[in-house]
Amino acid sequence: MNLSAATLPTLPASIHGPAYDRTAHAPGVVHLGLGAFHRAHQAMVFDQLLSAGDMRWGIHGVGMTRPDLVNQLNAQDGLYAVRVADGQGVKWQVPGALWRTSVATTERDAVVAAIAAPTTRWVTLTVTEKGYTPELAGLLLDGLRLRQQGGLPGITVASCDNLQGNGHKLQALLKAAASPQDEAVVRWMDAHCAFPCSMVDRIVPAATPEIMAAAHEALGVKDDCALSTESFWEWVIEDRFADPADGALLQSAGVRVTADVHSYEEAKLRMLNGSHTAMALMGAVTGRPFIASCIGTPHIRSFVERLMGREVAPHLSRSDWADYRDALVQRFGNPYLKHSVHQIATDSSQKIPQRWPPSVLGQMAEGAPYEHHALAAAVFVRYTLGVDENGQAYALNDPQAQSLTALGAAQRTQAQACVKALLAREDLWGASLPLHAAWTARVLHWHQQILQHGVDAAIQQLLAQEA
Ligand code: CS2
Repeated sequence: MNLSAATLPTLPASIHGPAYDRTAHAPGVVHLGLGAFHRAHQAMVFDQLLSAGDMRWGIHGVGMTRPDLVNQLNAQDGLYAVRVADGQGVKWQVPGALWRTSVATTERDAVVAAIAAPTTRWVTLTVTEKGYTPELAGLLLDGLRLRQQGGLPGITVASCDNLQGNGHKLQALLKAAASPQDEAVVRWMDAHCAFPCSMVDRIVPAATPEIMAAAHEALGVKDDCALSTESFWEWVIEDRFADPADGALLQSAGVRVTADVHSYEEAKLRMLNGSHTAMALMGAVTGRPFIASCIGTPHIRSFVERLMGREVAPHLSRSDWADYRDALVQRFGNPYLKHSVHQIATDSSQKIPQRWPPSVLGQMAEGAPYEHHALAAAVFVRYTLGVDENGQAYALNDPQAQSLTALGAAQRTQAQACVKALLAREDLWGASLPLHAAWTARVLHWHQQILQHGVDAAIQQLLAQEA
């Protein structure tokens, strides 16, 4: 027996499940990108609003790429358990906000119709960095066009991906994809829809067999969609909504609604995600499987603390960065999360641009050192070899995998040429970093140390050098 509407009443009393009617109302939110993150983050915020009696926050969840997951969720009536666990304790919860599902690739018309449904008030997106394609823009435009033609109200379209200025990026993508015939819909969109920027934060690793087994034990029924997360969560969203009353509502559920998302976005992308990418690549190359195994290694922990404190923080507008850094180190060490380094290393080519270059450029502008980022970049170069320091091969899971592997392949014999070729890529490093010979020289230095002595020895050397 699996978790479902029918088995919900059999769950142990200690497990908090939805007490509201999940069948009487149409969803008010269409969510694109039905991965683990959304289900353990926004879906739980909307679950709170539904529990408070506001029935407009049910979700029509759209799987962009994984019909298997959508099928499993359907078989469980959109229900799944979330284990919230860290030093403060372990508890299980079954959020009930996911009411309907579709698969974008095979049910495109249903998705367009959902966006254009009179009851829809929001579209939220977690489609990952590489998901911002003309196809995505076309899908949204088709839905919005129907709304405009039908005389329906505008909606809030909220990008929740780890991109700086994500709302602006999404709106610009739609405009770039619009054809001359779309002039009316674009004018309507500008006047009636809102594209707030937002920063979302909660560590939600991809599900594992281990978490499914733990769910079975805790629930007494099977759950093929169970997830594991931490108690920390943050959602900061720009005060810009199609329905201005939504700001106060979200705030009542613990969301921070502000005019200044930027300072939260940049701190999160460069501190949390920047450290994540550095640790993920170090873990992949040294054979440490999880983020917790990396941060639990004293020299990696010191490296990460110094990366954040010395090279990232000086360029942030968020002033409480020291507390933020300390909280992050704690979160990275959460033993319950088992966050795979290879999961985070996935799509590194799409993640590095937001996470590292702004801090390096900030340091350069002040004549300050950027050794930690240079070492991290050198680990990235080493990572493109596709084999760890114990000789274990791994796959590069990245839209640029082919070109990265080709550029990095000869690095053992032609280090200079390979490092230079990888550092010349503007898609990874931006337009200005590749022009700085001093940056290239420092990456080359650390790359040489890594090839000769290994990643761990290189980190220890850096720590000793800049005590
Ligand atoms: C991670 C993020 O996979 C990754 O790239 O850095 O998913 C990270 O766990 C979240 O942004 C935390 O909020």
